[in-house]
Amino acid sequence: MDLLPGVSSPSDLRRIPASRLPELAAEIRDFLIAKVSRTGGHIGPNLGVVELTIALHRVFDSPREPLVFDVGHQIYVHKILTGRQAGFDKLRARGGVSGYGNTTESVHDWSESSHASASLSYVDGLSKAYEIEGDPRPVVAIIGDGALTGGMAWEALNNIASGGRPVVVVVNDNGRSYSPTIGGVATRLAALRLTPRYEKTLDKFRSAINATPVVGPVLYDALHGIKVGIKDMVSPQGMFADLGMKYVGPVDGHDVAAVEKALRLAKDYGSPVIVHCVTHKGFGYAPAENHEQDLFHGPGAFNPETGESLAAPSTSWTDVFADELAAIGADRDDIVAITAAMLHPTGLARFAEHFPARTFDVGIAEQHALTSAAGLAMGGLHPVVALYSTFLNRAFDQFVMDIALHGVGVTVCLDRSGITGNDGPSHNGVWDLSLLSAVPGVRIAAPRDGETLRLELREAVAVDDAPTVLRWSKGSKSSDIAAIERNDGYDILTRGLSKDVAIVTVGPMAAVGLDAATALAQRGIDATVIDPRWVIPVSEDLIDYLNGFGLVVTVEDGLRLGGVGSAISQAIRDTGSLTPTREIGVPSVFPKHGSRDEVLRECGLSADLITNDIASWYARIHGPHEVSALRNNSQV
Ligand SMILES: Cc1ncc(C[n+]2csc(CCOP(=O)(O)OP(=O)(O)O)c2C)c(N)n1
Repeated sequence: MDLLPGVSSPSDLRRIPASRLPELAAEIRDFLIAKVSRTGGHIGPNLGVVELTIALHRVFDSPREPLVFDVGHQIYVHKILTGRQAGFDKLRARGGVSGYGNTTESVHDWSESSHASASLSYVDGLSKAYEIEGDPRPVVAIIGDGALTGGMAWEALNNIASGGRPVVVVVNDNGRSYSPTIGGVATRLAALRLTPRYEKTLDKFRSAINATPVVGPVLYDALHGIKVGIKDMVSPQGMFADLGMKYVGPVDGHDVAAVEKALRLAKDYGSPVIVHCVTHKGFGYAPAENHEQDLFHGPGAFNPETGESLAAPSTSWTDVFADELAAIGADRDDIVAITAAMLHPTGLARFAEHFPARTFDVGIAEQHALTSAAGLAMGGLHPVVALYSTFLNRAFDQFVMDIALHGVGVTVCLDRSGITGNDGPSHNGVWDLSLLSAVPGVRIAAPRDGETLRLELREAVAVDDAPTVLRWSKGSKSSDIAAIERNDGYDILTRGLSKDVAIVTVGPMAAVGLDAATALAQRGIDATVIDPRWVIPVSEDLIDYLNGFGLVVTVEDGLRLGGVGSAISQAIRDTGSLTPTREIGVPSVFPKHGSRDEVLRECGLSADLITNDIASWYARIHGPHEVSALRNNSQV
């Protein structure tokens, strides 16, 4: 590596002669493969934007001229060029760089929300602020063709196009989300990109910009005139032009010089411009380029020579769901599945293999996914919408108004609920229980293991007059935990000798609750561990059973505020009972990225911390002397 170690800021980059930029790009690819193969991460998207990011930093003066990356999963190259190479040894781990934009890491990062299709709204707002302040600086959004399928992007474009402000929208078009991008927008981009005349078009475009020695509005207009001609050749109508946006492209996104020239034209134009860059996800690394499923969108650690995964084989919650839904699909032909551009990650691919006509990829469009599901249910089918928990936040209103208010049978399956850890604060699925438990009529289940996931999924799709929700975590499922007793409304997992403490656990917290019960027994406190299975609405039978314990403690990996615990405590108080209650859950903070276990522990959700909490609450409420008194009352 000759060039990369000497680049710790965009100004270093701008000093490198243009002729050596392909060399730098190759070094960046080597760096990415070496680092990400050890930690896992979004290697495919980043390999695809190496030249594009180099060009962005040579043309725009970041951070004065903001570069806002949509989602932020393709931001590694930007981090490498803005002084953060050292942080890649611990990419996505505590002490290393985060996997998305991070405003505390660098002044060069503007957004860390990592929910797709938001970049255009950020730059719309930034450009309005600069206009009011009389500052003519340009702002830039970099958005993928996948993120461009999200409604927010089009709401923003509607504003940007009419504003006349210096906004540059770079469309990084690789034809993919995880899977190939679907829908009308994707088809229109593909029409520009995939026509047999694309190469010819590209050549014409290149020679047009090469022949342009000075740039400015007049020359841009001349170029745009050429472009309109090109567009007419390859696409019957231009969707961006129809919106009123100037359009430059398609540009070969792996040709730094071509991208640089297009960006300079766009920058100097001074009004909203779309720059359409065609790139290849995984570019320059054969295992990624040949990876059919998702071009190495975001693998775990892998062998850099071969691309083979280094993860030990295990069964994930997603695998269990995938199998069971496919089995249910075989039994019932009214079951349909919906994904928001995440067919494989959410486990719907297996269902799709068997029932392609009953599977809908709606693009990165969670809001539309839910209301479309309501329509499918109104039409007599039972939709199963599979999302990551964090992305449901986008569609809360649709869940309340379009589904729950209408009492239609839609099942929403939330993967990656609870703490996810190394994807950082934006990806923890900690809001679902608090948000959804406020919705009238909703029924929410939190499976504790594979067996209960299967059972509860079948129970969920049997409900046709209300929304049902299932939530499970990231990663490998825990081993099955058999109930010692199944009752209406709750399973008992272990029973204390006396009614000292009831630990009510939500989903995967069952295993932690059982460990805490064992540790409490050693401290002379008997704990009974209970899994309500369907956590919302709170079961009356469960509340009857809980009244009479010396202390009821709930444990959930969602927000403590307004979660299942607070619903149970409230229900206990509503019966007039004085049974003391305590809720353990995720505090209202945005935890920093780190391993799932690290973050769970920071949130107080490890067995040892739960044990300490319960023991000290119990002692404070009852005093040590009461332990034995309660033990005598051993009807549990
Ligand atoms: C609202 C929302 N839903 C889902 C996701 C998950 N997600 C992350 S990246 C991605 C695909 C993005 O595709 P594109 O914008 O084309 O970028 P590429 O990875 O192809 O570079 C998806 C669906 C997300 N980040 N935000």
